[in-house]
Amino acid sequence: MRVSAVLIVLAVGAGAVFAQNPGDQVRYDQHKLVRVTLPSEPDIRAMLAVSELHLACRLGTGEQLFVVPPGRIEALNATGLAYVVVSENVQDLIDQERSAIQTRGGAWFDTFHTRDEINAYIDTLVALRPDLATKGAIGQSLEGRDIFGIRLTGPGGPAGKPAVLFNACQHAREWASPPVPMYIADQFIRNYDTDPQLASLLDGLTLYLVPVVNPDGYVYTWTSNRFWRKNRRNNGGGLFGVDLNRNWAMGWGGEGSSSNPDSETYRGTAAFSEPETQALRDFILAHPEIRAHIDFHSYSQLILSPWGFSTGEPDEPDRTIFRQLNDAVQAAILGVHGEFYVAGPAGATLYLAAGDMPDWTYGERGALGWTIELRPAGTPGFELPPEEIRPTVEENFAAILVLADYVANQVDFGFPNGLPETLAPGQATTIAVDIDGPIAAGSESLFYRVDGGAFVETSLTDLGGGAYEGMLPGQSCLASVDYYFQVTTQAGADRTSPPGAPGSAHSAAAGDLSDVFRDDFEADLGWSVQNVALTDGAWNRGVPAGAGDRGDPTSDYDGSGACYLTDNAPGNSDVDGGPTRLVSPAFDLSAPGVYRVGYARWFQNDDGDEDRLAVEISNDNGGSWTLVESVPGGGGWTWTRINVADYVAPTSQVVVRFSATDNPNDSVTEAGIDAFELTVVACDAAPCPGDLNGDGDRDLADLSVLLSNFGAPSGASDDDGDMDGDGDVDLADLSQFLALFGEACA
Ligand code: 0X9
Ligand code: ZN
Repeated sequence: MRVSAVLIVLAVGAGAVFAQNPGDQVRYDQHKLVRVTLPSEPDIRAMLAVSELHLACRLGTGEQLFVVPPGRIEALNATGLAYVVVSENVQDLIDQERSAIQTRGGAWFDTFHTRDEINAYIDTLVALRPDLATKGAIGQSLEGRDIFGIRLTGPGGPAGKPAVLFNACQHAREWASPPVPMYIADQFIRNYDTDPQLASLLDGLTLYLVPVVNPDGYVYTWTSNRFWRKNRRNNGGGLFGVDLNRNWAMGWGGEGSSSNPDSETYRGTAAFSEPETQALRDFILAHPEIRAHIDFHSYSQLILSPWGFSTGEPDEPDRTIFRQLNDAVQAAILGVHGEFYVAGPAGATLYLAAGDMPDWTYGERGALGWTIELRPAGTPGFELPPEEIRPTVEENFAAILVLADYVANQVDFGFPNGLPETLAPGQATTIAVDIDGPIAAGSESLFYRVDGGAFVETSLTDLGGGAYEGMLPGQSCLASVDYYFQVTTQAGADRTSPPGAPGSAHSAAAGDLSDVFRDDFEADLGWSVQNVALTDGAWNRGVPAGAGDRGDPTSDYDGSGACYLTDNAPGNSDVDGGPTRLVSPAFDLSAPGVYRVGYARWFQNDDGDEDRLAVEISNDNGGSWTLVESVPGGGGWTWTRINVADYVAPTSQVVVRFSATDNPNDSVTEAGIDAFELTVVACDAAPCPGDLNGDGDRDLADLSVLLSNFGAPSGASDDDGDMDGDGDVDLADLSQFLALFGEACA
């Protein structure tokens, strides 16, 4: 789901209301809070001419909250835009919020708190359990305030315990966010002794919590301007503030950030120009054990994974991990109070914002990073009613438990000799696996299935020190085998390689692998382009000419230089109408074999799910087509490989085509194809069992090969004497061999 199609960077500028000197009291008397419906991009501009105070960073089409100054309501009426007045007087809202805070007694999580109160509560919590909790400053803000953090961990756990980081309030006015890390500390500290789940998590993990990353801005929202977002950097010229969530180095300076010091998304003069982001960066760099984090913001109820600076997603296997965790976090939140948070990659789901925190923690450090936008979903925006603080922190406590649990149970699979894609027919294949993580002894398994049948479980052999060996039994020639590895953690969670198993699995076929066709698109190997109702943007072959400015690739996939691209020209060029079709030559796949087609594809489309890149395959030279995949926009090169027989029966006339469309022509659509390959796994003449040296008969020389391997586990080679393919060379193999001894091969 794409929440907003268009981002217009908000430039909050002049006007009495925006006085920005420390100590100035910014009031909103007689300002109206309106919810305006903006059907299209020109409407956004029309609305900005009425008021620039938009209550959110993102400004797209749809319903949006604006503060309209006195005297501007006529201008709003003149636009003809539909709107609802949510409040006649924004200052009343602010005053009511303040008096609700002052009069509402009771528990800590039933009201908002000043920075001093937050710090005092950190002290209270730490004093309750000094054995579990420590308070520290990760650094100082521009104005010299400490940026306080809490470290929580229980006794024991593995050496170099993994850690998670939960921080909030990079954006000053997002008052819903500091209570979340505070509640996390509160719950672990108060319930450690009575809740075994929390105790075991805290023993196995370290939690770092930073409730107020931007203390200067936060204090300023209490003393001067409730809607202040940035830090309090004096940019000169009477302009203040850097958007800390545009100041991180990953993609710094790109789309969705502003070079204008007046802007709400001003990125600063350089990446990490601000002491607040420097402090958090240095803290993260000093703690390489941090494996995951959430940066809490408000509002909109969103769970946003990388990337934020582009509309793409991380490469596999992390893409699957992020998708699974997005879903799991969403379900956990929903399960507490029934609130739905939209989940997805940040750039594609919300808007591009170069220089945000999770892109850096993931891109630079490999830690899994998220932005969570808290309640409300919309109105009243940053001023969450205090009675909603508690349900907000409760549902987000469930969210962080999902991540903490994932990290505490994280298992890494390594394959020192790689993963086999072809198997020697009739021979067992041994796969070396390194497994690192808190796994339950004896749970290590290899699952495999043959020709799409049911998965069969086999145990891995434990070689000690985290090294294991799995064995795929010998298969007849051309059998196709799917397989995956699975362990159970000590806490009872299953972990697999690949992460999406059994829905996705590693795959191999029995036989010898060879190329049918391979094309890096450096030369013309017989592709044709067929256009249907296309006005512009046909496929052409060449070195990418665009600057990536329109969502097109800046380079090819395989590094050879050229690839196929739609309308390969810089600037204003993309697919209009269509489809434009890139059609392969016809391939003769009539000989027995397992045929696979692989390709790298790029598809960028800023129209949500409307336009697709279609990949199709035909086995009658284009007479009829079967869909292989329908790719939504997202950009980024993605490598894909499919088994031809899963779509069409291989014949002498197999053709593949790639069709890119922008029809109706209403969006930016860019596609690319590179590194096309068509491979076959096939078998030579029937093997001669027992002819271990391949000389055409079964004689003493073969016997001596078998005896030299006798008693040893079978290797990957097909000629070591493991006649029955059970993974070792033993008496059963010797007796099979002797039965054939002396016979010439047929
Ligand atoms: O714009 C932001 O920094 C966040 N939204 S907020 O309204 N709290 O300011 C969202 C950042 C998510 N990242 C991307 N969309 N790239
Ligand atoms: Zn924010």
